[in-house]
Amino acid sequence: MTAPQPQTAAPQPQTKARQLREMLLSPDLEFIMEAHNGLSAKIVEEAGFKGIWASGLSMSAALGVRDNNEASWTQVLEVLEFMSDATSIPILVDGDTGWGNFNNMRRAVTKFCQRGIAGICIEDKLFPKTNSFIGESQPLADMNEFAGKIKAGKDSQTDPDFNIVARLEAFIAGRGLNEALDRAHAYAEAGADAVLCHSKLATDAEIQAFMAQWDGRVPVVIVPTKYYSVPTDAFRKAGVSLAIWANHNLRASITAMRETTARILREESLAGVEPDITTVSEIFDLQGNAELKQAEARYLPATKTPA
Ligand code: SPV
Ligand code: MG
Repeated sequence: MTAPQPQTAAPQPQTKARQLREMLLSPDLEFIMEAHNGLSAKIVEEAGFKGIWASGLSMSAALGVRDNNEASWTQVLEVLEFMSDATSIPILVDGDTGWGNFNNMRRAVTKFCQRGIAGICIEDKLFPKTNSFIGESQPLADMNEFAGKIKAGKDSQTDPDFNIVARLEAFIAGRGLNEALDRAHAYAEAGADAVLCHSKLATDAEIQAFMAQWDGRVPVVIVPTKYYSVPTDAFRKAGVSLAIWANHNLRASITAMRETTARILREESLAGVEPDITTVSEIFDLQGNAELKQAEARYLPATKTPA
């Protein structure tokens, strides 16, 4: 009889949630890029990004509806499932206001964990939400109610590394630095893994003011859509953990689709656009057709058997 061998635990592959957590906690400034469906998610991964921002604005626009919770949370979940299946990098979901109260939030978190989503970002506004770049003085959620929503989310996650990012809309609502800091402290206390400090200024003045006062108890995420001309090094120097390039695949695709569609309409021919667009065989590559060919060789009989 051979003696029992000592059991050494095989190293576990990192979950996507763990990967996102490490990006948030890393001392370097990290970046995630917007995607809004399975294809754009694949393109983000193919380019070399370490993570994906599932943008509410982009997903809703791609579905042909407004960024006002017109798409239900389960319709968003369907999109996310395609994105998650198509990629191996973490996805941080734009969870708007959590689709209701603490109870809706905990159900969403449980489902997202089941589908391999790495984290959710929720913003302290009211359901149904309005995009932060529309209008002025948007009403904010009650701070304690929102903290309870974060706590409920953390208590219901089934992946221990799932990430809840609390998005501060104080600057967006015109409520200033002290309100942003008070809320950031309350949300970190409630268990948020990071705070997202949002601003719609064309400069990074609000972000820098926040970073100068923030005690660093959880990492800070930013979305530089409106202050795009600020050099990225300024965010690095300020100690920001994660920058989200939030809607640029959607915007690029709208430009490309409009140009191509108008040209085909105008020219009544495909000849002009052909050299400028992706080939059909590149689409097959993106769809992973090579793998299907290998699988066919493995699983289909070599000679066709009559039915
Ligand atoms: C989104 O991408 O949907 C966001 C970011 O919420 S922003 O549009 O900048 O508010
Ligand atoms: Mg959004």
